[in-house]
Amino acid sequence: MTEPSIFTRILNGEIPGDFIARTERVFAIRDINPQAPLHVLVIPVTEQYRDVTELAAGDPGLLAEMVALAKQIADEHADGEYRLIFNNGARAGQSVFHVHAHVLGNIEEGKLVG
Ligand code: DGP
Repeated sequence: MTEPSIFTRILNGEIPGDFIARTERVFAIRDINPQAPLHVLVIPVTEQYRDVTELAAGDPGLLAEMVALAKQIADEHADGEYRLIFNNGARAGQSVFHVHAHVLGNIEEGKLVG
């Protein structure tokens, strides 16, 4: 049995997290190291998928739920406009291998990251 991911530990209340949304299968927290005025991580409750490629193959409906929650958060906090980023693999910048989407919004013109 591997250790629970940092996101599972936040979900379980072992580590504090700034929760912004929650559905039955997906939750969202503010990123600890924001790269834009709105920077939220949208995360499935299950940690069985390490990246979006595995998730899309294993449970495309869950991926669609993540996108729907990202859109809802952007509607509420960024006038509905947002960037959605999945890092796939350490050399692409992925550090947590529990699939998650970065939702970036309210980005200043000329200050796009990633
Ligand atoms: P990635 O590099 O794509 O695997 O993104 C992981 C993100 O998780 C990174 O932007 C920082 C964020 N993160 C890491 N540890 C914590 C934490 O303890 N709390 C929160 N809110 N975010 C974290």
